[in-house]
Amino acid sequence: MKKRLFKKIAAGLMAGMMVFALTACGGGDAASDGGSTSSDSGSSSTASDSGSSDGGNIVVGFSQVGAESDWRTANTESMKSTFSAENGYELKFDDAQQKQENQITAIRNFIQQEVDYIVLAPVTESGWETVLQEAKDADIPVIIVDRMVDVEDESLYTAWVGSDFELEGKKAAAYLKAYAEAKNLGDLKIVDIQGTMGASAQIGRTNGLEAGLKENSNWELLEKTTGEFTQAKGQEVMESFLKKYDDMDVVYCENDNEAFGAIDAIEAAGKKVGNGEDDSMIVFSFDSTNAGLKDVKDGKILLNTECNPLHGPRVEAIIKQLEAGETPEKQAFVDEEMFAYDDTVKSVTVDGQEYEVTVVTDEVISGRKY
Ligand code: GYE
Repeated sequence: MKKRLFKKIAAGLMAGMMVFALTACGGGDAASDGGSTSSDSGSSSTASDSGSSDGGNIVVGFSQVGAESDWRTANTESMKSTFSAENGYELKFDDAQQKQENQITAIRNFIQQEVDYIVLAPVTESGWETVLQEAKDADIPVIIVDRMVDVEDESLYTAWVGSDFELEGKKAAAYLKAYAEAKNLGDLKIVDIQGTMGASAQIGRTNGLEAGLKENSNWELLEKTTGEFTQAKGQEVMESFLKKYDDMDVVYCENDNEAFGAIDAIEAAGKKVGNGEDDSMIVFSFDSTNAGLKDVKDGKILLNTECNPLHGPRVEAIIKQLEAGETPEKQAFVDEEMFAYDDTVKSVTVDGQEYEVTVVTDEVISGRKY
């Protein structure tokens, strides 16, 4: 913050000096057309604050988890389109390929480059203290997005925006209970294809299911294993489950891409996915991407609990508050929906709050851009 202000003042002074120099050189109208030339790709420096070099642009270093899922692609796209040069930003983007060590290196590079803000989508929750302390010492605000960091000293980051992953899991478990009761499905044997171990999205979604298991004595968890949030791993894990168990009723996938892989494995094994009737296996998913919603409409995924990836504008709102000297909310949760194949369950109640379930139609699918 302090540094950014200093940079702004320095940039203003520089621009002022240039205008003065141009005017002094006798180019009589240099000062008067100062504003209008600023869009000319910064070739002539002007007093205007928009455009050239880093005089006006806010420099944002974004350490992204990777490109493991459709959700992630949509998230990257949202960040890139928000933090564009047109919008007054210079975005330094780093894809960590799902490795925390790469994220730590990226953050150190951002510190060295003296970016104005660091945005971190952390792969896992733990292990961030040292590098976040380095950013703090360098006076660079860190905004955490999507998954959370688990740090004792909350002053190590400025703000966080993302989803309530445990609530997502609890909503899914509440739906399963209501659906199974309505359809008289009896005892349920469940497998959980977990996300990246230690990621908030995995921890919360697994916890939501575990809470459901505690409440429902007729549910049994056969096994839980990570599918790393990818389609390939989801398929591989499901293939191994299919070899071990021939009595699975519910496959709880912790994101859409794992569900796509699991469905492929189930169908390749000559089994059916569906609504639990006629020996079909029920698939649950999270994210509600366009492809995920299509699978709901086609009856392959019974319930898809939404997780919203469009965080670009949300992070920008935080940066704008900081630029204006305001204090953003420390933690902000995004509102999310539930999408189902049919209207057997119209709503669920979690911790005293009711959540409606939306039946997926073509209109719902066409409204989902990612
Ligand atoms: O559900 C999954 C992605 O952290 C919310 O990460 C995100 C999760 C999302 O790979 O698809």
